[in-house]
Amino acid sequence: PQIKYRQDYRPPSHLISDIHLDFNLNEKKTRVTATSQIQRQTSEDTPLILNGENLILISVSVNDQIWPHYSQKDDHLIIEQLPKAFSLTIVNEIHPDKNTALEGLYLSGQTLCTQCESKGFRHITFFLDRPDVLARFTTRILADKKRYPYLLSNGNKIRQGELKDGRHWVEWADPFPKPSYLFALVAGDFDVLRDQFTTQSGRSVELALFVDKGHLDRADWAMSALKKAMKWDENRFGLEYDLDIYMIVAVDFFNMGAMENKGLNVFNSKYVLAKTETATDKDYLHIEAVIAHEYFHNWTGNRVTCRDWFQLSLKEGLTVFRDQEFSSDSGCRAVRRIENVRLMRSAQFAEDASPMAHPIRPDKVMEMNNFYTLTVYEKGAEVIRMLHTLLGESVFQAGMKRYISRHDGCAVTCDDFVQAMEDASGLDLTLFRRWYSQSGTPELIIRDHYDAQKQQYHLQVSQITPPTADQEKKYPLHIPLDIELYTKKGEVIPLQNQGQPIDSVLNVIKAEQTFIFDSVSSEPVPSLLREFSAPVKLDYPYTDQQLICLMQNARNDFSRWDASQRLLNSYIKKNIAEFHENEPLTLPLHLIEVFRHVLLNDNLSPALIAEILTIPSENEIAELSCFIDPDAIHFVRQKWLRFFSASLSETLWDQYQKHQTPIYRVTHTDTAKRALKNICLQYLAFGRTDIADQRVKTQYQTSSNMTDTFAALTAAVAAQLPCRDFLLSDFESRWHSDPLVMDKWFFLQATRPEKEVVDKVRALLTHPSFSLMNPNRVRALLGAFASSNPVVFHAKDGAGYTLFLEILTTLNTQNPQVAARLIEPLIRFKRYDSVRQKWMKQVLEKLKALNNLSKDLNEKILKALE
Ligand code: BAL
Ligand code: ZN
Repeated sequence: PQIKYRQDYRPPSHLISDIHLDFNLNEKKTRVTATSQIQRQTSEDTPLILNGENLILISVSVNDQIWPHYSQKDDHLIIEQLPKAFSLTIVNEIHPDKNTALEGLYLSGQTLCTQCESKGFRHITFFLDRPDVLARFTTRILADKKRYPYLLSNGNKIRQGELKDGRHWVEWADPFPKPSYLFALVAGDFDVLRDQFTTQSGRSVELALFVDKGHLDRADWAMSALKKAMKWDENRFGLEYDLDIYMIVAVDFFNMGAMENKGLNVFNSKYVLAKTETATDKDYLHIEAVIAHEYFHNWTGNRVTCRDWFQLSLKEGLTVFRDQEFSSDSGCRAVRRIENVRLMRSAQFAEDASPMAHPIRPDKVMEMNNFYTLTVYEKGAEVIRMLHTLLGESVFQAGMKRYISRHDGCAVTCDDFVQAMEDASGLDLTLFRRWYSQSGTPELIIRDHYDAQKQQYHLQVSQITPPTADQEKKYPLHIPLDIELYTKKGEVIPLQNQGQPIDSVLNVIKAEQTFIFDSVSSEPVPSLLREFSAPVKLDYPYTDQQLICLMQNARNDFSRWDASQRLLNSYIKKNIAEFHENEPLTLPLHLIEVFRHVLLNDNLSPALIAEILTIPSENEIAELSCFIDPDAIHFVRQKWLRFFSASLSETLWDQYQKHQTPIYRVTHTDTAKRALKNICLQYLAFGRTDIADQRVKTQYQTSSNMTDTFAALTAAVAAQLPCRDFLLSDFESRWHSDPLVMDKWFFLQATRPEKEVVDKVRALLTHPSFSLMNPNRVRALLGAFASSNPVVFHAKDGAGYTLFLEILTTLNTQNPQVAARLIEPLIRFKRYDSVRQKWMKQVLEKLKALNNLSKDLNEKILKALE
């Protein structure tokens, strides 16, 4: 297997200033003619080596003359005896309808569309398919007019015409040089939502959103999200859109969430389409965030791009940080932060502990598609956030300005970004740079000491990053540690030393460090790692009283939530040990009053209350220890649900009734109310069966929106209420012809906490609404089963694993990217008992023996079995 190393980067031997693409489009056979203006960068006669996969080469011409000096080898076209500067014309053919991997040009339903990041362009034509070759693209598309009335590509439409045979053509020109991964083409028939945006400098930008026919009533939210994002980027980052038109196309078959192609975003329809009846509050939120994310890439990714794919976090970490800030500025900051931190703690920490552990800027890669990870994206964003915490908003923005103006139109590295921040701030970021090269989750071990006589408080902080699968040796990092001190009554104690105030963000830079605070008149309660100021695990021996004090008094909402989670987790961990010892579980009644107090606190946002009341998910609990016992985790979590439900039933019911929203509107006030109401319903579902059944059924039957419908259905399934099958089949009959809504149904079927689910999932593979060819369906049914139903997926009889062997064998050839995401839970076998380990290893060995194993699966399996 071929491994690529970051250190082996070499600049390209040739540059391509311009490319004209001509597509004679047909779903069965498309002919591509590419004419590029190429300049050799070396003094000697270096051959031009172009990338190209699954292409049928028709001809090669240089300066309009047929060129015989070429050969094809291992997905490369090698052209020799070339002048220093020349025009190269290549003609080749492709078969979009055979492209089930959804990379390059493919068919999504009736629509022809492209996906080129990271290495899809080489499935379209032969090219220097690497992000540091930036060319100006013009694209002419010729196709049947009836079948493909809309022919779209990057940039501005410059010409169009009709042919006598029923075909037509359109030509597009993108004035901004870009790497091939940002190329896009779409051909199809759509309903179009059109709008307009005036930039801060007064330019008018045409906005167009292309959706499947009949879906116009689901496009408004995405369009308003786009305009909101455009405005926000001007206000907060001073960044303005640069083309005359911005287009978004929603397609049903898409491996990722969306793609930021210059001027022509292609989106998974899941992140565009929403209306009251079909989308939940969470869907609305995700749509807004993804629309914004892709828009923000126009500057962080497109205008300033990556030198090589090892630098992926340069654009992704930064753009995730920007979309997180956008969502926080437009909603409840604390709740957005809580969501991000939950994802880090449950899923990114798990990735660090897996065979796929890697730094946010990986050093070696076999298949790039395997590195679109939570580490590169989410931890990458946390690293940018730490810079923001260390520099503060205005200096960070000064750094951004430097970064953009220095590198506009260039392909650069993560180091270039940090350098701009260092230059703007004057801070020494030498040590901070280690976050880019070191993988794993650091642990901060904090102990304290209070000297009553001297009124001094000492915080002893040590940091350690345990070895990871990819990296044995670890070094100390620069960790911003945001803290506050409180009296036991909950008053803030100012941070000072020898009469001087101390900033709340402590710079932890050594393996061990002590911070001393003076004038501390009583033993303080420390609030540590506020706002999750670094992506680390915190070890501090909190008492229940301290955590309760923080839950009730901490000045920032995030700390209140964090304290509640630590409190719950401490008991959950204890319970898991008790489960293993066959002892009764400790369910502390004194905590109930604390949570009741939260539930009744009118000063807190209902959305925050909902978060505080949410018992950590099974995946979050799994990350509390190295060894994972899915049975114990499930049993304990179920006990807690029933414990909360039984002890708080009246208060839950009161709050449930109090937080109704009779009219459905997607406002922060209303979504917060629904979040609280529906968390109450979730607990109420675990109450007395007859009452619970009635309440859940009533919400389902009277609901006018998908948020409440889905919440009722989820509660029925989670609590295994008698009404669940009736409600599920009602839902199915209502929505069977709406694939995106059916994904919710598949998700619920796959996450039923029942042993028989393996058989159900297997049976659903032949459901008329299911297709293994569609990534959304696969994720909804199979992804959910493996990742969100651990107790059944990891059943000791191996039935879940066996099903996955069959599925992965098919997906391996059909869509390797989707297969490689699905295999994740299996490669993490080392954290399970020997019986499960044996099963999982057996599946991996069988897959490894396939004679056509994809690079995507191969990399993961090799790492797992290493
Ligand atoms: N660049 C791939 C999709 C995204 O992160 O925006
Ligand atoms: Zn992105």
